[in-house]
Amino acid sequence: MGGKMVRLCITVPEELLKFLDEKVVKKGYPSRSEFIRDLIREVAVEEKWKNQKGEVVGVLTVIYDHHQRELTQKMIEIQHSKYVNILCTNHVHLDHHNCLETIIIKGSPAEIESIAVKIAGLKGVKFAKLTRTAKVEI
Ligand code: NI
Repeated sequence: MGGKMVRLCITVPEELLKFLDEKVVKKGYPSRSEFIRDLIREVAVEEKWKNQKGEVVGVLTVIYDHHQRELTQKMIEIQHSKYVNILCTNHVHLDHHNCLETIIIKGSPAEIESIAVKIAGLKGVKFAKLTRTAKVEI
């Protein structure tokens, strides 16, 4: 990031360019270049997770039943046993029954996936989604 910028000239079919421009507008990008740069970084993040190399970050979003017996205790125990990986937890009381939590987890892809699977599989967890991200140096 912040390296020397070089100009790239690519050839694509007209339909592909039309599709690209629609995406650029829809996603609110200021230019094709900015959109394509982000797409390339997205591939780099995916690769970091796939190669199981280096440190990555996951954001686990869960919605669970607040009244499920011992569920919050189990969730806390999992997080405490992996405290080096847990960066931050946000808790929102959605209504009388439902809680939403986002848990930001740092570590190797395998460590993060293992924590996410443990939490997602608990009885009373109604929704769980892991967003896989990473810092990329490009
Ligand atoms: Ni709550």
